[in-house]
Amino acid sequence: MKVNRRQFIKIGAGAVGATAFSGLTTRWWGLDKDPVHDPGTEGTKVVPTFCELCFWKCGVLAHVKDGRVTKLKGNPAHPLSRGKLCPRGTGGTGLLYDPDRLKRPMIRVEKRGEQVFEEVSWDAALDEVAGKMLAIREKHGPEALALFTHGFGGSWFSHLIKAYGSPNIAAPSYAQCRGPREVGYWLTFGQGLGSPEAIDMEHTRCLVLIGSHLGENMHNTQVQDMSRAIARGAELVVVDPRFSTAAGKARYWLPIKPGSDIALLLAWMNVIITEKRYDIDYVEKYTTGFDELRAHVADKTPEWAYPHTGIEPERIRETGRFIASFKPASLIHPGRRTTWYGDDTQRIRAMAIVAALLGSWGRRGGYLLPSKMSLPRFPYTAYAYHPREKADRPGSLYPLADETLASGLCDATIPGKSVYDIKAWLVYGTNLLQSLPDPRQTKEAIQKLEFIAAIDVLPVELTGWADVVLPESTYLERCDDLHVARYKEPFIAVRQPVVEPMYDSKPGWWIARELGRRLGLEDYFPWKDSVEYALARVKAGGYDCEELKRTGVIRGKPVPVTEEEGVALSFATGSGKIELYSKPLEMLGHDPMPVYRAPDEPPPGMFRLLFGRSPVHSFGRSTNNRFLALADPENEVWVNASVARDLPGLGGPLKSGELVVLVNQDGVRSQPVKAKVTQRIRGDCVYMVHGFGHTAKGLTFARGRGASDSELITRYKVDPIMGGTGMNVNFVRIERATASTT
Ligand SMILES: Nc1nc2c(c(=O)[nH]1)N[C@H]1C(S)=C(S)[C@@H](COP(=O)(O)OP(=O)(O)OC[C@H]3O[C@@H](n4cnc5c(=O)[nH]c(N)nc54)[C@H](O)[C@@H]3O)O[C@H]1N2
Ligand SMILES: Nc1nc2c(c(=O)[nH]1)N[C@H]1C(S)=C(S)[C@@H](COP(=O)(O)OP(=O)(O)OC[C@H]3O[C@@H](n4cnc5c(=O)[nH]c(N)nc54)[C@H](O)[C@@H]3O)O[C@H]1N2
Ligand code: SF4
Ligand SMILES: [Mo]
Repeated sequence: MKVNRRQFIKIGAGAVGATAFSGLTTRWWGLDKDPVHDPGTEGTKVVPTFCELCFWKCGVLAHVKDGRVTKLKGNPAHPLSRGKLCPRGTGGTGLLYDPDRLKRPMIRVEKRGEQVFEEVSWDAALDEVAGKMLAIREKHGPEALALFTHGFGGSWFSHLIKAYGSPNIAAPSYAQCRGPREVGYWLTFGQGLGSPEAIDMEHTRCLVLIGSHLGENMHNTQVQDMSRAIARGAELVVVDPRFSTAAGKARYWLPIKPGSDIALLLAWMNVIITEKRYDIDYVEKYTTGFDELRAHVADKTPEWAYPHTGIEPERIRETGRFIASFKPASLIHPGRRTTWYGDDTQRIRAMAIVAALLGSWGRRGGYLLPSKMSLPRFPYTAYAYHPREKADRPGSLYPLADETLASGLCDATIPGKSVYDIKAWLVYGTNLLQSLPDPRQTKEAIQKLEFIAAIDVLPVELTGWADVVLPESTYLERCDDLHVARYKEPFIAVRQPVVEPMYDSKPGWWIARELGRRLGLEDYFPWKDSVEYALARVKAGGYDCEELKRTGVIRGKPVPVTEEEGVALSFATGSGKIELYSKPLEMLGHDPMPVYRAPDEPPPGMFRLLFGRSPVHSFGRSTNNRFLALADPENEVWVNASVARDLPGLGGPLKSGELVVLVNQDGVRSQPVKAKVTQRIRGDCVYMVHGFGHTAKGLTFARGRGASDSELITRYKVDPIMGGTGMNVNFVRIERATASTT
C-alpha cells in the first residue's frame, strides 16, 4: 500500500518524538493522547476488538470508512489500553494492508527452503494437510505431530491437535522467554506471574528494573503505569549493561557486567539483612529458610560483588539501602524475557527473594493477587486419553517446567534424541527460524520431517520451509476465542471482525474446523462459526452479549488484590510459606538458594551479543510493516565509543553509520548492519534489536534490512532447572563491511 504524504509527515513526527523520548519530555512517547502513528480519519463505523501486534491484547477501537480500516485507537473501556495504544498497535493497519501478505494457500514445488510454491485451492491445501496428518497418525501415532503456536488465534489449533491426540504443543514464549520467571516465582511464592503481569507499578514508590527495558519493551499498560508512577515522583533504579530508555529516567543506573546479576542480588540481600532493613514482621510471618539465607549471604558483601559486577561497593550499598527504604512499595520488576545465561531460574529466585525481604508480594505498590472472571468452556467432547509422555523432555529431565519446551520439540525431531521422534510439524503464528536458538539446528530438524505445514499472515523464513502454507486472515478480519484475563481488574474481551477477510485468507477457526472435519473430528467443532462459539460461552456465563459486542469488554467487579485491602496471604508452596530456601530444588539436586557462578568471558577481541526490542516493532513480525518502518526501518549495532576508537583489525576508528559485519564464535557472519557508536553501553558487549535481517524472499520491504541476532545465536545454555535456552551467551567480533559483503 502507498503511504500518502500526510501520513508520512505524521509518522515522521513520531520518529522525532522517539528521539526526544530519552531527553526532557515527561510524556511517554507513543502513548500520548494524540498517537503519533495515527494515520487515518474518523470512521463511519467503530468496531471494538483487541490487538495482536504483540501478545499483550490491548483493547482497540477500529474505525472503518468505505470498507477500509482508517484508524486504530485505544479502547477507553479496556483495562489494558485505557484509551491508548502503543505505536505498534496504532500501526496495525500496516499489517492488514501489507502488500506482501500471504494471499492464497500454497503447496511447495521445489526443495524445502527454496521458497518456491504453487498456489492451490483451499480444498486442495486442506486435503493435503489432513491427508498427511492421517498418514502420520497411522504410521507413527498422533504424538509424532508437534504443534508450535504463538498468538491468541492458536487456541483453535491447540484444540484440534489435542483432539487429534498429540500432547506435543509448545510456544517459544516459554523456553525462549518467560519460562524461568514463571518457575522462579512459583518455587518462591507458589505462584507464577502469567501475562499480563499483575504488578502494582502504578502505586510503587520505587521500581527496580533488572534488565527489563520498559520503554523499549512497550507493553502498553506497564508503560502507562511506569509513566504515571514517575510523574507522581516514584523512584527508578535500572540495572542494565546498556543505558536503556528507562535508564534515562532513573535515579540510579547500574551498568552491570552482563551475566552477574545474581552477585548483585546476593550483595543487596547481604546489605538488607545485615543492616536489618528487611520487613521483619513479614519475613517472620510468611517465609521459611531465613536463617539459612542469612548464613548464605553473610560473606556476599558489596566488596565481594564488586569484581564480579563492576559496580562499586558503595553504589551497591547505597542502592540496596535506597530500595529497602521504600518497602513494601518497592517493586523488583519480574522481567519477561528471562532466558539469558542458563542460570536464569536462579537469578529470578534471587529477585523473588529480595522481593520477599522487602515484603512486597501481595502488598500495595508491589505484586498484586489477580483473579479471573468465571466463563464456562464450550462443552466439547472430552479429548481421548493418550498415554505417551511429551517428547520435549525425555525421562522428565525438567520436572519443574510447567509448559512444553519448543526447543525440546525441535530437538526431538532429530532422530534418536528423545523417547520417540517427532515426524511432522504444524506451525501457527511463530517464525521458529528467528525465535528458536541456532537456526542451523532448526533447519536440520525441518529436513528430517515427513511433513510441515505453516499457518501465517506473512511469507516469513519459516513459511519458506513449509510443504503447505495456509494464509490466515489478520486479527482485524476475524473473531477468535474470548480473552478471559487473569489480572488485577478481571475482564472478558472479544475480538470481532472489523472488515471482511482480504484475498483468499481464512480465519484460524475456519481452518482448524475444516481440518477437523477431514480428520473425522467434526464432533469437536459443533458450531457454525467462532461468533456462535463465543456468544455461547458468554451466554453460559450469564453475561450480556450485546454489551460485549458494543464495548468490546465486560469488566468484573473490583476485588481486593493486596493484604492492605484485606486479602489473607497464602502461598501454594510445599511449606505454605514463601520459600527463601527451596527444598524442592535441593531434592532435585539444584542449589536451594541462588549461587553466583561467573559466566564465560568474551574471548579477546570479541564482545558479548545482547539484544532487545525497538519501541515500534514486535520481534520480526512488524519489520515488514511499512507504517512502523517509517519510524524505525533497520536496526543498528551499539558499540561502546571508547572501544570503537581502537577496534582490533579495523585499521582506524569506527564511526556511527558505518556498515559492519558481526562474526560469531562459530564463524557465522551477520548481514551488514550500521554501527551506532555510543557511550550508552559497556565496552564488553554489543547490542542490537531483534527481528531485523530478514532473508525471506516474500518480505519485499524487510528483506536485507539490518541484521538478525537470531543467525548469530548458534550457542545457548540450557537452564538445568526448567530447560529454558539462555541466549545471551554468544560472542561476536566486529569487521568493517567490504564491498563484497554489502
Ligand atoms: N534471537 C532471539 N530469539 C528470540 C527472542 C529474541 O529477542 N531474540 N525473543 C524470544 C521471545 S521473548 C519470544 S516471546 C519469542 C517470540 O517468537 P515468535 O512468536 O516466533 O515471534 P515472531 O518472530 O514475531 O513470529 C511471529 C509469527 O507470527 C506471524 N503472525 C503475526 N500475526 C499473525 C496472525 O494473526 N496469525 C498467524 N497465523 N500468524 C501471525 C508473523 O508473521 C510471524 O511469522 O521469540 C523468542 N526468541
Ligand atoms: N516494542 C516491543 N515491546 C515488546 C516486545 C516487542 O517485540 N517489541 N516483545 C514483548 C516480549 S514477548 C517480551 S518477552 C519483552 C522482552 O523485554 P524485557 O523482558 O524487558 O527484556 P529482555 O529481552 O529480557 O532484555 C533486554 C534488556 O536486557 C539488558 N541486558 C542484557 N543482558 C543483561 C544482563 O546480564 N543483566 C542485566 N541486568 N541486563 C541485561 C539489555 O541491555 C536490554 O536492555 O518485551 C515485550 N514487549
Ligand atoms: S502493547 Fe501495543 S502491540 Fe501490544 S497489544 Fe498493546 S497496543 Fe498492541
Ligand atoms: Mo517474549
